[in-house]
Amino acid sequence: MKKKLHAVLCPLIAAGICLSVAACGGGTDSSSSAPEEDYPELDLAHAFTDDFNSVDRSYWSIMNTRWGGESHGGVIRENVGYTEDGYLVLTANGDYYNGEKKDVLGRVGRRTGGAIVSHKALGPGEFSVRMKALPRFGATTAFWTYFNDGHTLNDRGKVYNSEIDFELNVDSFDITMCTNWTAVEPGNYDNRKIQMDFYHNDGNWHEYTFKWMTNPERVDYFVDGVKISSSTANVPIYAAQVNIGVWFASFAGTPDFETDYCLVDWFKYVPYKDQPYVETPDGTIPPTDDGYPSEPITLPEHTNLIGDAGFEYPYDAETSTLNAWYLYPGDDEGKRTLADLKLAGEGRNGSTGMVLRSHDRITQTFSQVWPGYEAELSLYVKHSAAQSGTLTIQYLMSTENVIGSDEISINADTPGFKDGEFYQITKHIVVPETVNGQEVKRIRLRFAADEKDGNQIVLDDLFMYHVVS
Ligand SMILES: [Ca+2]
Ligand SMILES: [Ca+2]
Repeated sequence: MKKKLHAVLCPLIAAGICLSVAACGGGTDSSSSAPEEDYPELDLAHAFTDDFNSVDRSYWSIMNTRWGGESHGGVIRENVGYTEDGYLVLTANGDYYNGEKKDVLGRVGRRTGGAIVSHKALGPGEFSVRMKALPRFGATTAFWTYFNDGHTLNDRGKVYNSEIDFELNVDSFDITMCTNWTAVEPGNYDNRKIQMDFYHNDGNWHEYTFKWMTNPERVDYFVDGVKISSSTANVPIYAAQVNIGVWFASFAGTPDFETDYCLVDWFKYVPYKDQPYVETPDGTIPPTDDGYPSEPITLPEHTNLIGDAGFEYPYDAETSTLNAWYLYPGDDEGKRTLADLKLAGEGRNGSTGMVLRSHDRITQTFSQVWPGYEAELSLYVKHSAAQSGTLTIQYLMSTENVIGSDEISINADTPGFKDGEFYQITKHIVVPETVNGQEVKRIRLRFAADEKDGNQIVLDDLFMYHVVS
């Protein structure tokens, strides 16, 4: 019943989100700010906290569905897990994913996220999560309530949509989108994009809370304990199930990554006393543990930001954006593809390596960065004393315009060089505040083999991770 409900209802939420982006206002509304003592009395006897030492079947359903159009692969059960440390893990697989997981239609599991939803429909109260948003673009990290049965109407005659949203990874990582709704129709929701003074993907924990009141009607939104928005328009009065999820919304940017994670440390709900609301049906607890993770998963110490870092993935000739690397072939411009440069047995330990010959260049671009973003890059390279190339770290605007770069020469003078053997190069990257007065929106790694007869450099096993400060 629960699944059916979602299959029917979820398209509405996405349609609404798209509308809300276009109709967005912005800025905090200080006129309706209220002193702390204005909040209703808490009903502590009915509070619920989940530390996510497991995925609790008695409280949460794991979603396996899709909404919001067909440009993504949905949210799948396999992307929901937990760690031994008690973190809910919502895995997101971007356009460069080439693993075993499948999307909701059984295709390679690109653009698949993960989400959980409470069985219980909850009334007015305080809803909080402590989490690290998915640190990449392409999917939005969201925390929201939702009830929409498709036929109940609000007082303006529109289909009732009881929903309160936090949405991150919207346009930029220093924006928080807050929306409360009574219908998915213009004039029936209050949508705001709030400028933050930090980036949601800074790698640190952040706390997101909304306080939902119905007498008087108001929703206050908090990040790390600071009220960022307050709304008294279109405040829902129908109980709603609460959701935590990562999904590939069309407004969330380009999924230029392979796999990354959203972590949730805890969820907390404390209802208010004496706040009127309309009860709505709960979902049902699944009859079996089927689909629930039974063992904690172990996350890597650092997520590798680089897609196809070992050059082992097949070349996708149909859709160039599904290849993490982009090739500018040298000598015979346009005739060769990545498939011709990824050579079996040429990589480390007999694996596939990337063999760049005279004037070949490959690039990979990363859009989740911001001024001051730091990353540690390492890679293996092999060449003879006579062979050479260049690693360039390019700083880009949101367009293809390169506004600055750092260069590392790859030749016999490179520290660690071993003639004809793989050796490691490392580079600490700090994204500049500005370059020539322009803000850096993306960075690009560019490897080039110098233009000369018999030249070749072989690359393998790149690793780049975000250094959290
Ligand atoms: Ca926890
Ligand atoms: Ca390899």
